Amino acid sequence: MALKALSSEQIARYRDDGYLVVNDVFTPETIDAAVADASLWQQSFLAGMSEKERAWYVDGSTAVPQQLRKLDNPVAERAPFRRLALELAGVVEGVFGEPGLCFFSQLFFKPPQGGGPKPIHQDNFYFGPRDQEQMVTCWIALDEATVENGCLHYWKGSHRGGMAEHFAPQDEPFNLQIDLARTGERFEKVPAPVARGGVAFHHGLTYHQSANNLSKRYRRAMAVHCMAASNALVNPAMAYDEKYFVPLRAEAAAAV
Ligand SMILES: O=C(O)CCC(=O)C(=O)O
Repeated sequence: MALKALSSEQIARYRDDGYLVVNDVFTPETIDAAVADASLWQQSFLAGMSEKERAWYVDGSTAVPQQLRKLDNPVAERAPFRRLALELAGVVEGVFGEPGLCFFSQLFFKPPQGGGPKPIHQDNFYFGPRDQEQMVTCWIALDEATVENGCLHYWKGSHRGGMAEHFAPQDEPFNLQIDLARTGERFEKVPAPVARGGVAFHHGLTYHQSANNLSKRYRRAMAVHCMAASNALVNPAMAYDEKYFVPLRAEAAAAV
């Protein structure tokens, strides 16, 4: 296992800033296996996609045709991605003080020269947890993520500012976002580049966004959205089906 737990200094930084970047978490071989599986999954999904799925999943902004924006629930659906999440079980437990549960995950493709932006939001607005604190997203870089190819940007300390109002554009009901002109520019915006195989951890209330991919290479990443096992999604903006929930047990990683 690559990373058993965060140090007390790292946890303190995460609690202060609302995010933490840790590089050198996964081996190149583990990431290679996940990337190879992402390509296979993308091809089979594109081949069997309905028109409704096309509107939500295909990235229309990229120069390369037929590129997916994302796929949902890689942790539940695909073994190489489940292994990545399970290898973070000890880290997530260290953040919560109790075992964690992955209730949703997303594989972002962010294709070259276009790969559209994700506007400013707080994850907890989507998830509606009972306990706003016991929520963490582990964002695993499958390619090096830089400012040029659209790494995440965080608003430092924004997790301590409570839940902001979110709105959705007319034809995109699930593209929820914060308007900083309404909430006020209270926090410092910081880019969070991550090396391939590294992880950016963020609190469920931390404001974040990613910009377009302006480079000629992919910026693939998997977001593993976790809550403490005793927490619950009581007011979610979208449906999160329990059949995709994966308890994070470290010993299960070896069995995948
Ligand atoms: O990877 C991205 O561009 C967006 C990720 C995100 O918003 C998240 O993981 O919560």
